Amino acid sequence: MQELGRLEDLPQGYRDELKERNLVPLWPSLRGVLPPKVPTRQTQPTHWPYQTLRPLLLKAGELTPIEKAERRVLVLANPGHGLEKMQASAAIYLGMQLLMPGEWAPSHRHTPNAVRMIVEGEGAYTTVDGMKCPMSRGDLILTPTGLWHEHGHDGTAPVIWLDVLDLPLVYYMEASYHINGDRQTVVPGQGDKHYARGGILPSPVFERSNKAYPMLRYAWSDVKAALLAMADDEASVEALQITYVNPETGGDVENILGFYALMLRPGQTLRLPARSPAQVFHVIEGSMEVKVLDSTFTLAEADTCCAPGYEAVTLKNLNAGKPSFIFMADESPLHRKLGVYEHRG
Ligand code: GTQ
Repeated sequence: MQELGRLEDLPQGYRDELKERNLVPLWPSLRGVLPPKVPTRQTQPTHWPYQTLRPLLLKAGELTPIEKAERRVLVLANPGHGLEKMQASAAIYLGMQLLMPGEWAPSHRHTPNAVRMIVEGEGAYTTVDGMKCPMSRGDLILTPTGLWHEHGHDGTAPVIWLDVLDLPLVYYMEASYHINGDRQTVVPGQGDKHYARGGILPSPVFERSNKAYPMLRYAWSDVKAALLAMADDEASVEALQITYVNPETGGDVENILGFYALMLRPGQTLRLPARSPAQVFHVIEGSMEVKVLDSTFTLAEADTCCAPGYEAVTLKNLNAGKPSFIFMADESPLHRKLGVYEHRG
């Protein structure tokens, strides 16, 4: 490839004059911003074991009262981006949030979209847009852009969940902000049960919902049952995977990030082809090995890892006797909408 001119090749006086006028020559940086064939990725394969994260999060519960935190979260930060950037990938933010019994994380709404994957504990709930969503292990709860949300806890033991937000992208767009609000009034009659069966939709007075986000809670018991039924029915299917979709449109549940659940049969190895979006894996039940680039991670239950885009990822269920269940998040909706989505074999 043709060597391009360097900044140092230019006379100092010329460089100084450019700088003074807020001008920059492109050619010394052209290969940096448009590298050949594969993008430069800051996202490094990174593994966050729950076993080491959990005691540190519980310690945060002792050190910082909820009033001083609003959201008591340890961010799963990718060292490739720099920890201070608080991002797992270019568009994905991950946080592990702790709520202690009786605590209250007050109502707010913000421009980034969020989801929560419940990791541990019973008795907590999130109220989203007036709908009270109980939190149980493996449940997925949406808090899409602009919707009011607050977290409460009527149980007796700590509750921990994984937050997945598109905050890095929305922040980069200079579009990230929040508004605080009053405690919401719970509006009954809009529970997740209305949409809990595939293929049928509620149509009160013959009109279907025109809400942008009709379903806000996806119970793990329903998702697991769907995966087990697929496994039972389709012995030949390699990837037992579901996508969390908006039941009214069939499209992704949120605009920027996509969410999926995967079942690995006992001992199964599954190769995911290289695709442009970065991905996140979180073990709901079981354990698995994740191979990407030069990294091999052994994920135990409740562990989380991320993989950069444009790389194949190989998943292996480490248990030969039991299935493993995995929650995944990726940047596919964003890449597809922007027209940059691709897969490579
Ligand atoms: O629970 O509303 O991890 O606003 C980061 C920002 C959680 C939340 C996060 C948030 C929240």
